[in-house]
Amino acid sequence: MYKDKKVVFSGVQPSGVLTLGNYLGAIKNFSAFSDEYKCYYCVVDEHAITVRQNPAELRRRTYETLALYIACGLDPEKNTLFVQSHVPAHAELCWILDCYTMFGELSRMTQFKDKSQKNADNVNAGLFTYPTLMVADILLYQTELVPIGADQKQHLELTRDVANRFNTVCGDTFVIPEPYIPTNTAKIMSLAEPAKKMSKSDENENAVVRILDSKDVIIKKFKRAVTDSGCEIARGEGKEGVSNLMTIYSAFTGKSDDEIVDEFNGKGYGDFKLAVGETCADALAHVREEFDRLVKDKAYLEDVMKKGAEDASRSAARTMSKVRRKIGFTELKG
Ligand code: AQP
Repeated sequence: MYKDKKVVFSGVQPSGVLTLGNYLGAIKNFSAFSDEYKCYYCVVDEHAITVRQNPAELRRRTYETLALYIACGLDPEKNTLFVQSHVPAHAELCWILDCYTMFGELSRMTQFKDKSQKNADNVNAGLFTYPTLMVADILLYQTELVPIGADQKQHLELTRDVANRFNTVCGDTFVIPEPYIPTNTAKIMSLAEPAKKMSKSDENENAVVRILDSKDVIIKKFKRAVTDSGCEIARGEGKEGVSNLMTIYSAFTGKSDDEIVDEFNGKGYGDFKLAVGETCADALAHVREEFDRLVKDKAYLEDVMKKGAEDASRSAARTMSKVRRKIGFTELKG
């Protein structure tokens, strides 16, 4: 049925309540591919355990992330929505590709450097080889296009390098994927420290707008957003906070920078922050309502998970069979 369709793959970790960064940088863009591509959207729970997780919370967040995918407009009938650990081929291919990924390559990954600083008491081997698991996630489905935020660009470049290396050593096996990085919302910044990416695991709640925050909380967080000592609504050096707010406002309203500058001409940061907060909260209201309805229906979510895992496993099995043959593994017949 999907034979002629090119493949899109992307994933989100259930490592916390998803943020405006996850939404604008990734999930919001996913549904645009559903008609033209065969889309696999995965809840990457195996990635999440590279940092310590509370098991009950991880389980709950896995359901919640799946519910959020659907609440954000991903129709399970048109997209394969599934949980990474339900398809063991991800871990199996990861091991094989670990043997085609260089220590030096992994050592250069900036996310590893950042996360090992943040989790200094738990710099485990999984944190180090996390990018190879991402390589496996993508290559398993012969993916052409990977919608991601800018922070994942380096991992996508590694994916292409590993795929090319494997294809050169073992013969043509994997499609070489391209990133799809949104032009304006590739990196939504922290509201408290605008030089830093907004991250769901940030301990400072005021830094992060969560997709499921109430309208009041969203407005309060934007009101507290760090700007600068000036009063001009414009982009420029030293104005990272205001620039970030302009990016967010533009993403929800479709307005250009010039239109935003005109709209707030003569007004102060207070008015601007309130407008950004209200616009963002109103735009996410429908997602929150849908989420509240879906998350109560565990049986439905389990059905989506099961069908998604079955569909993903079929496709993964085709790639794995090819990979095993190319490497020289023996296969049991019958
Ligand atoms: N701030 C961001 N701006 C734009 N895109 C972002 N993404 C994440 N943060 C931003 C994109 O969201 C997708 C899912 O991310 P992830 O869950 O796989 O992990 P991450 O990139 O490590 O995201 P977080 O929120 O920073 O998680 P934690 O705190 O657990 O590490 C990806 O496409 C990512 O680019």
